[in-house]
Amino acid sequence: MGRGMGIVEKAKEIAEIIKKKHYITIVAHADADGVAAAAIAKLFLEENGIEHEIKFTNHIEEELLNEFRSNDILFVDLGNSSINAILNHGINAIIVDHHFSNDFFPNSLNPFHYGIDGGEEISASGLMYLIAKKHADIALIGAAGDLQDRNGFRGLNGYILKNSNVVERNDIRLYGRNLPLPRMLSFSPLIPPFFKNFGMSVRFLKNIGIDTKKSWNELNREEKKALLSSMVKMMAKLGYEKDDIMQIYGKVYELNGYDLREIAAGINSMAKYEKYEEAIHACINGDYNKMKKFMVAHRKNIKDGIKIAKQNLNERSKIKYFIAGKKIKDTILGTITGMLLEGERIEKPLVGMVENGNGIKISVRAPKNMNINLSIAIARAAIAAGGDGGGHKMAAGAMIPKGSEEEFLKFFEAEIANQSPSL
Ligand SMILES: [Mn+2]
Repeated sequence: MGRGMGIVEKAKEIAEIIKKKHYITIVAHADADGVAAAAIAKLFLEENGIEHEIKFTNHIEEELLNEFRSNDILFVDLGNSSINAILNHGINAIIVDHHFSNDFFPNSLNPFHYGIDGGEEISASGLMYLIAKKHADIALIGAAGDLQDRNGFRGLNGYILKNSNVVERNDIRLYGRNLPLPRMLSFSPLIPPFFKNFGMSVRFLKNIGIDTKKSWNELNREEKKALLSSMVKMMAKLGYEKDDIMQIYGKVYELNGYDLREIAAGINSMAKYEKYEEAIHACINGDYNKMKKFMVAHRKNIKDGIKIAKQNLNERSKIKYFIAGKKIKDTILGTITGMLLEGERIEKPLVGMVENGNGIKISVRAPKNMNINLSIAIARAAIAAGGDGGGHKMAAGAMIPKGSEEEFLKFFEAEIANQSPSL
């Protein structure tokens, strides 16, 4: 705990600062956690009679900062990697972000300043919960969106769980547990061979003699055991790490009968299609059914994107990378980079690059067993290439000017070599 003040006290201080404002622009990251954090911020401002508007972005651009000059801005789920730029633009900022940064900013709620790992123990929506002291359910949607339920909600997330309506139990960790089994299996990116492969899921079930019309919830104990052990065997045969295999069974979280990851995936899909208002509405009102059509379209784009990334995959001694131009939508680059790394079991940091209206957007992901800090590596390489970046230890992103891709790759690879000489 830093300088005698804990994160809860700091959250209270930030709440008081917010309450004194008259008009706030909420600037949120365009993903599930950002939407959930913005939804809590919106409710908090409404409850305190503060006028507001909400903007979503994937990245803090110079242009955006110019527009904000001297306004009261509440950044949620981003801001930590742009503290200098925010200061330079004279913005009255409040930053509520869980991405790694040691930089000091007075009006910020940064878990790392209190020895709390923002990658594992709390998301931006969780930080907003600490400020609003309400809306724990929405906070956990954001945490699930950032996969902080991977090893069960712990730390501050565990505390939020206790104050929520979210139910925790042990079960198979796939959503669609009440859908016919082939749909449940082919729906989850957790098991790549089944992902979007309905036919293979049917054959797999028939092989072990399980009725393909039944849902997981309709299976008896023996059938569940048989299915699980066949899945484990198949994954082991395909060379999956024990850790990954163990992910298929464990803590699951449900809110009003919906799997929390399913809700988060739906909110995320809506954000990727820029349906921000609807996404916030879904978080607040719990009408998750509307999310479905976005999920279907989103999943098709992901499948197509993975194919393009694979076709453009290149290798250097310390890294793998793909440059996809405009063929992959920038909003799903992170998802695709992460899924390609997992699906192909790539053992080096993977860099994905696409072009958008502002330059080159970059996502990097590292294999779980690597002892590395991508957040630091990408920040340094991005600055060297004339851009900026940041993020988490195993997942990070950057923006650089068009034409400096090679420069970035060179510096990034050198940073990785520096951090992990034995690789
Ligand atoms: Mn987040």
